[in-house]
Amino acid sequence: MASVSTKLALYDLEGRDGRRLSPFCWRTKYALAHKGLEWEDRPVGFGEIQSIGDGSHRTVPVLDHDGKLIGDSWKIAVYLDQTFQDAPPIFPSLDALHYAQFVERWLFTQVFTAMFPALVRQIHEHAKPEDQDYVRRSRELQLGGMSLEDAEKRGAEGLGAMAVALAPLRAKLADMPYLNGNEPGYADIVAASTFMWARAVYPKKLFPPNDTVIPWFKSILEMHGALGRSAPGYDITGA
Ligand SMILES: N[C@@H](CCC(=O)N[C@@H](CS)C(=O)NCC(=O)O)C(=O)O
Repeated sequence: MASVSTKLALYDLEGRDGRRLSPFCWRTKYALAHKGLEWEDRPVGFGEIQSIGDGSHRTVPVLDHDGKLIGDSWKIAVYLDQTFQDAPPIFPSLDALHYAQFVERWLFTQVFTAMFPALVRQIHEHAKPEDQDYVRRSRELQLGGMSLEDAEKRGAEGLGAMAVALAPLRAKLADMPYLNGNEPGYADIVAASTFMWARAVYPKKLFPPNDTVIPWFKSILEMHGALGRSAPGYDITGA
């Protein structure tokens, strides 16, 4: 079998004080770690994304594999499985890919959107100073023109909706330790990545005490030598 080079580097979104702000980049870091691959960390601020490679990338993660650049966390995960076939699969079946994608759609439409107003001013606060104008402009556009401060004032309402929207996750985790069953799978990583994003910027508790989400999230933070926990962040679990 042809030997596959493992010179990998990951462009990862960085805020101030080394905070890692992107849920999508978190997914890719867990995907690389799951496959037992080592990678060079290339942190970038929002304003540096357009300087990656030929300048065509608008978002991170971007993976550099021997000079070949691959953007988009889903494409990267599939690429890693196709390229490193001897390493443990991220998607052991097509079903696992579709399940993880469903979890993403649910999360984005029900959970992320509900959390966003409460967190968005904190994203600005935790961005690098040189990125703050861009973060304010782009996020206020996303909010339909509302200021970050006004969004934050409505945050409590959104967090209430988030707590309701988490019911399926909570119920599943009451039955099984992970969305994937007894062992975590990419569906778990996709779901947990949203809370890793929150953990990087949100200095308060996000879950009620005894929430089944807490032990699940904490155990994912501990995976792969505490990959998640060792990054700078707040204790959103309160446990
Ligand atoms: N579908 C993409 C989404 C990536 C994405 O939206 N990344 C955000 C960070 S969370 C980004 O780079 N945003 C740049 C910006 O807001 O200018 C993926 O799965 O990788």
